[in-house]
Amino acid sequence: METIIYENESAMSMVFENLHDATVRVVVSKSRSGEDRVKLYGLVAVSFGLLCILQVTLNIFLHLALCCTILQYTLQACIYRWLYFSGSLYYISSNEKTWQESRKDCLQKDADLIIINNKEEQNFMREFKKYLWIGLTDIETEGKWKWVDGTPLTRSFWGSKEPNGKTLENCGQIKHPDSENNWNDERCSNPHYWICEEKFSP
Ligand SMILES: [Ca+2]
Ligand SMILES: [Ca+2]
Repeated sequence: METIIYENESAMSMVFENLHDATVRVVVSKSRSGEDRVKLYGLVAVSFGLLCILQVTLNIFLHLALCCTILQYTLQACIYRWLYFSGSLYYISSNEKTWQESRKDCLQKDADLIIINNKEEQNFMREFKKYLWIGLTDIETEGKWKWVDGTPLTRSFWGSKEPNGKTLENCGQIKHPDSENNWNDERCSNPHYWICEEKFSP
């Protein structure tokens, strides 16, 4: 162990003073480090709080947007007699028009003539007990039936011996609602009720 011998009391006093200053610096340094840590925790807490407020605000905004969309569709359904079925809204006309005029009316409603995709939708249409224009036509190429969105006909519900009108009957129609297979090709210029479909996507 190394022993240091001081020549006089003055030298020893200086050593003690230096030791005292160093201790104070360490204490002050530790004190500052503690304050910085408190500030950091405070900053993290404030940031977390702001994030929570932003999240709550965003949730409220999204909820309100969803409610407005549903309200819009509900009002539309109430005012214009739209019916909801399996992801779509349907409008049944109360008067009769040609196929082209019927389609024009649907487009003005941001919809189109109905596209029947499956047996459930076909059976839903039968419940209206009316002859109805549907969104099916072979007006471009005789015998090549297409839906109004351009997709070719795959699943069909033609009535017995239909389609039979060749180039004289180019527009699809629901006829004889008592039968599940009840489609008819009809002269497009004849007036009939029609049904519009709009996909429901809130
Ligand atoms: Ca035809
Ligand atoms: Ca026919």
